[in-house]
Amino acid sequence: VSSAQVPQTVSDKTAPAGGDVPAKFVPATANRDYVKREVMVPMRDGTKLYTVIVYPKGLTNAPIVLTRTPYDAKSRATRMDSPSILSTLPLADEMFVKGGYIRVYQDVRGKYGSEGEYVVTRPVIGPLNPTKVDHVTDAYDTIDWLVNKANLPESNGRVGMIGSSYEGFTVVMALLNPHPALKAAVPESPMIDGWMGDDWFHYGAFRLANIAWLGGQTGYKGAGKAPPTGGYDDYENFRRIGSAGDWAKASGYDQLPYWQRMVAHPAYDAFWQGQALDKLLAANPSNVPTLWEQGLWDQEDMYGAITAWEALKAKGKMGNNHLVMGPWRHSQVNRDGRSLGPFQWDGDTAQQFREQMVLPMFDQYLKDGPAVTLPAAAIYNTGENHWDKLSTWPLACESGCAAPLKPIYLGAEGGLDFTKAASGGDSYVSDPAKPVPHLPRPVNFGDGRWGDWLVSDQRGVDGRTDVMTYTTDVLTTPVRVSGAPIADIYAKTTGTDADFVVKVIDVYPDEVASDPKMGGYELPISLDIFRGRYRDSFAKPSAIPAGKTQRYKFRLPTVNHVFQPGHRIMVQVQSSLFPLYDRNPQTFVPNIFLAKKADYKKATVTIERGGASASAVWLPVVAVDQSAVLAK
Ligand code: PG9
Repeated sequence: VSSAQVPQTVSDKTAPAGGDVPAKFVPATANRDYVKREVMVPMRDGTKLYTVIVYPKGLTNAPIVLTRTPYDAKSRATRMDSPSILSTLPLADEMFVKGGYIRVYQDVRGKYGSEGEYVVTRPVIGPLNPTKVDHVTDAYDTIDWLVNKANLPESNGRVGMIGSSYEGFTVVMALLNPHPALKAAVPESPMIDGWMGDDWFHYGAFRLANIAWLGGQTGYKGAGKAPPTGGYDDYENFRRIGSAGDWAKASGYDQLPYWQRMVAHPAYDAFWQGQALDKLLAANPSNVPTLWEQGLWDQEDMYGAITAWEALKAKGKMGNNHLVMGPWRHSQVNRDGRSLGPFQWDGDTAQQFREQMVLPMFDQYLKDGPAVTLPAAAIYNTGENHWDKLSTWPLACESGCAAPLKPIYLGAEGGLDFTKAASGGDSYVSDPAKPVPHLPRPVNFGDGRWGDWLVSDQRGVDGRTDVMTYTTDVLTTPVRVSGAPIADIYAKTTGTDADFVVKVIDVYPDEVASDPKMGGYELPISLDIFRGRYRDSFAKPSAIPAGKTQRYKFRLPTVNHVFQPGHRIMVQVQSSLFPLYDRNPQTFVPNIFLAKKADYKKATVTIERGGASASAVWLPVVAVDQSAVLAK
């Protein structure tokens, strides 16, 4: 064929006017077994929130499960682009799909597809939020819209809310003035108190590990990447630069309004107190049946769920207020729960939670399903490897429990014993230039070890001259601990400020025939950090008088564990946990975010033993046999 014979102007041989990209391309959806609607739901101030509604075709009279998210509702509702609803929605929604629920995801105001202004964990209307809207009103207005038959004729008018972390925080907000159609709630690892022990600080020590979240989340309305940190080793990146403030400045975070508010509020002042959701819940206790979930090794929100559950318990709200703590990292509850680090559990514990606790509860309250008898608390027994379903919790505490706490004392030559030791002390040099790493270096926050770090083998730091290690003899009988231990450290320092990290550790036998690499493993079952300047007041820090013994007493994360015969109990004390937490300069400065390089000084810290200053950890030791409070 000669070129003269090729038709030049025939329409099916050439691109149309406008080119090959049509003005509108709509992929076919007829083969879907579900309906997916994207709607803009109006709030009381006229702002419209992007909302995705997904349900099987042909569904009628169905209950609704709602999640309000800052993490992109559209992608939250899209595990895979698939004609099958089971593949489309996330793994944890499979049971809702099979159970005939309508699934709804909504972007919070100002993020992704939603209109309005985004405010990080927007406080309730009041001194910290001068607008007329908050997550309480947005949840209310959303539920009001969803149960209106004109908007969603397929619904039965009942709504349950569920979500983890920030999404858990939005569930708790909805409980402060619940819409009458909100019939059940499952806050999973909710962010409850950002200063005491959830994302931003733990007892005043700032969590550098979370700083990147701010860059990605508040740098952009939609998806955004956090600024680069420099080299691969975040230990070195953060160590080299100085304070968290110096780091923020160097990477541009100082432009972000939330970072500026954080820097302005390093102490537990009205800014943080006014956002503490356990306190707000206590003031507005909800009657909505609620299942609080938290991981026993939750590396992000370790504090909130249990504290909120306790706040409601203190208000007498027990009948429909349940606590579940599983052997999980942060948000693992919505994924596979068979293992954590090298530890294997009895089946998929996360699936057990979802299908044996959440679903029956939702079925009862949203579908008039059979009444379920959930225990007051279901806490995984991490020493015996099974769930304990308890009619009361905790089993031991400082006051008001069946058993008191029992001190285990730090002793001479690294001993640890329930008998008080003779007076003495152990000194170490804490050097901010060589902080104790929270994981073996190099530590890269994106290296995949973040999720499991709380179960990492503490032999990684045991033996450092600035880590004090105390161990019992090999146990000949089991020791059961069920509740929250309290660290009670008497110490002096040559500096004028100091951090104290206390870890309760289960030391495995030297030989574990079934899994040799576990021989001698030092598993932390509870650990936390306390910033010494807050020892007398969280709101008003004060310098530590150099050389004078001070008491540092703070609650550690909850445990439900049995130290088995052949194991040993260990306590470690150290003065840094880096780069997870920023370094204490060890010189009292008004604001550690703004510490200067010259403020960071070595100090000699002495942990006191015995006598009137007997350092100890108060352990919730109880009888091994708890059949009286365990559900059959
Ligand atoms: N832990 C995350 C977070 C919650 C709230 C504020 C900042 C971070 C999260 O996983 O959502």
